Amino acid sequence: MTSQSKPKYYLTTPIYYVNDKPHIGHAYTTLACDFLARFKRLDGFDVCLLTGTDEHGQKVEKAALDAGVSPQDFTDSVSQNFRDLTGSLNFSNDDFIRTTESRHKAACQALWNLLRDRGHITLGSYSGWYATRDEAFYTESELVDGMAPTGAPVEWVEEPSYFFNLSHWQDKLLAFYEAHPDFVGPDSRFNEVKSFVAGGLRDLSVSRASFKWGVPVPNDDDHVMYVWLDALTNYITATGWPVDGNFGDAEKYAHLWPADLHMVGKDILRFHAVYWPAFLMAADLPLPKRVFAHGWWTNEGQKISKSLGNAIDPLALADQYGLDQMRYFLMREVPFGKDGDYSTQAMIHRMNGDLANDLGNLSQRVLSMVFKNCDGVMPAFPERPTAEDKALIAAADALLPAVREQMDRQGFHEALRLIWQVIADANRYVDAAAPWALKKTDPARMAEVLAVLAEIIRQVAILVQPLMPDSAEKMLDQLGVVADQRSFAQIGGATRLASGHVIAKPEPVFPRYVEEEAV
Ligand code: ME8
Repeated sequence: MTSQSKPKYYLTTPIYYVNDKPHIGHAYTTLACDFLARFKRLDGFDVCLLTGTDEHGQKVEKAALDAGVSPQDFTDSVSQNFRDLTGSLNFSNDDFIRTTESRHKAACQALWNLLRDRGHITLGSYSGWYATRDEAFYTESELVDGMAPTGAPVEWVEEPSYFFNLSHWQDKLLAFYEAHPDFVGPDSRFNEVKSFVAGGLRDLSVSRASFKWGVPVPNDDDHVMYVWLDALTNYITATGWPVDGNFGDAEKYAHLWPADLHMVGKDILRFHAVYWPAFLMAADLPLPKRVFAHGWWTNEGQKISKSLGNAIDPLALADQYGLDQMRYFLMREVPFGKDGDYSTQAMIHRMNGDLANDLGNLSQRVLSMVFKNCDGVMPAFPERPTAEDKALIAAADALLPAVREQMDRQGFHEALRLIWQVIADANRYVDAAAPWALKKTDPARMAEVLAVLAEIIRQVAILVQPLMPDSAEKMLDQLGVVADQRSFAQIGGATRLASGHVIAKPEPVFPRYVEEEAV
């Protein structure tokens, strides 16, 4: 299939503030998108995965000041740390956007002009509370003990400001939610969004006049755009919008927009499920198809915070336990959409249980027996499979549609659970069939049992490629599955593992983590 004839799938991560170095929260959001993006590519989609950095606003300006460098130098260097994450955590993003790029400033200004020309942005003055840490405005009634509801300190701001007529969009947003029941996931979060909008919307201040580090408001040098209007626009900038501008790309825009999924953390859902659709409605642009809000990680039961200094460094975790092991843990340990806790014990438990014991041992045992007992030649699939063979194969063949359904609703943990159920079935099958004992009594049946198991391992390895690309590659190499036979079109009964080829001496793919356990 050419990329033209494939269905497209455009998904985005939030763009990260460059006031901080990348931590587990950033890695988590991008990993979830990477898992889904790789899954969709193997499932025949033309995928575009966008990530990047959010470089304007008071928070970043202040961080640069604290570091004693210009905002531009500061953002250049911190943005690079986020870009480097792509290589070090094996992310497959197709684009990386920085809000300080010319293509992005042009898109922000085009959107601004469109909103202003349609009468949705007007000049007024703002007086109220602002929390720089959240880059958000709060009313007096929202404050808790003089702080933002998020715990961020607030300051009183009084300045001229442009306003977006958000209140005008209340009913239209509610009607849109009604007509699009899958717009926000999980459902509980969608209900929160609906209640927030039903509770009444105030017009939104969309410019700041008291600092300069932002996209200039067209025709008014005193103002820069509110950082969230700037930031949200990144999703459409990257598609080549506006198509008639200097950076326009009509074909790309028509292909990619609207986005299929904006993945965000629960803290920034409101910006994506309320403000962003309202801006787009006001500009008469199509709305994204879905926004999914994931939960937050704590560290050994404690909230992760700068003051506690307990941020988890994803690179250190990958170094210690292995990259694929970390990727697996983050997607499997916590039901996606819920909050979760990181602990060393849980990490080691997953790594040694699910990976080393369940999947790693299965593959190593089966391939070692093929290597030793079959002269390293992959045996043929049984011509007359037994009831046990059929049941196991049927379970593996049925995986793809079930896993796909979960992936499409961001049930990543559930998708993995389904795969691991088949791995457990295979482990039970190998114990019951005992091919090591058949070696002397019935070598022909031993060969059949190993062929059935090798086929299960092939299907599982193909399915786990999106999450553990390096390990899956090793497994498929060891099985002798050629590179162009590793897509989802090759599983579910469409083909079987070829036989008759010679395999190399297998090496374990998922080592046990021993040292730390002993401690
Ligand atoms: O919010 N657990 O950027 P950001 C899970 N620039 N996720 C976490 C987390 C944790 N402990 N801590 C942070 C911004 N995150 C804006 C986005 S998009 C147009 C603009 C997640 O760098 C958080 O939920 O503060 C959010 O989705 C992401 O990290 C980016 O945070």
